[in-house]
Amino acid sequence: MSKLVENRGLWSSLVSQDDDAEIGVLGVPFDNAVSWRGGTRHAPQRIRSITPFLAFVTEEGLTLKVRVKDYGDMESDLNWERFFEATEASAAEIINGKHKLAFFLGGDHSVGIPLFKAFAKSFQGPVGYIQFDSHPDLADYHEGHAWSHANTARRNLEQPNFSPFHLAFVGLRSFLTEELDYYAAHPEIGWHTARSVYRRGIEAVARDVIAQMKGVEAVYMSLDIDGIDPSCTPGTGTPEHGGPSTRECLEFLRLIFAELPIRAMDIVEVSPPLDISDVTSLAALKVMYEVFGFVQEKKE
Ligand SMILES: [Mn+2]
Repeated sequence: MSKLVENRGLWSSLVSQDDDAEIGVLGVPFDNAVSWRGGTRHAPQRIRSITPFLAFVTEEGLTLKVRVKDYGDMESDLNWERFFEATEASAAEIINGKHKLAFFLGGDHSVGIPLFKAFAKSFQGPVGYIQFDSHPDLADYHEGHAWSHANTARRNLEQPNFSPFHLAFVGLRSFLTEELDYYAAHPEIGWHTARSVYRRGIEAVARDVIAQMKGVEAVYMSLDIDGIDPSCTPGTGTPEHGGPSTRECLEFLRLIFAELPIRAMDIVEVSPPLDISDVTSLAALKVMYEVFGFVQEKKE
């Protein structure tokens, strides 16, 4: 068999059944919680489907050797509460396993609620949470729900070993009044707007986030694809202009993965039906492969 064919499997043939594979992947195809346009339930399968066509070499020329154990997708369930409980249980198994990094693919951002719950419960000490997003998702209730995609960070703060002191946002540029009131009451939150990224540079922002996470046992990194400017990632339900580029997102991730104990990450809000030439799914996959490289470099 030629080498080219060999590399054209799922996850570019990085896929493994080993329980101690460096990366554990779980898809959470759920989009019942969006306020406007959906389609994010198609993202995990769409992203997987293009994995054979992206080189398994990082942008700095590192050939990926990490093993990826793909657990598949959560089964859909029309009972929202039961679906979140099942998602939490599966996520806990992956986080508590032997992987260096648990990688979750949404779904809308509401799936981050059971995922982070599983994460926080997996550690005794304080945990950190970084959200790269145009929105802070700090609403207590949104459109009659406490578990919508606008409530994620607010629900996460209900975990006893997580506080606003270890909560950081990057790329913010769209707010509900209630969210601004919450920030005014909790100025300890790391609140980095898209404009601040533009004016200060992504490295200065990353340094602040790294300093803020000092003392945490583990960090969860959530990437809402609408945190990136829609010129780069148009395939999402609530695009917000004026954001950082995919380039800046990659730089940010490179800096924080080098310094922080990041044990779980998600990419949410990718909507293949709203996408153009798969560029948004490709951005998600690009980010994944670069992150796999950061995990590999840390090990080497
Ligand atoms: Mn968002």
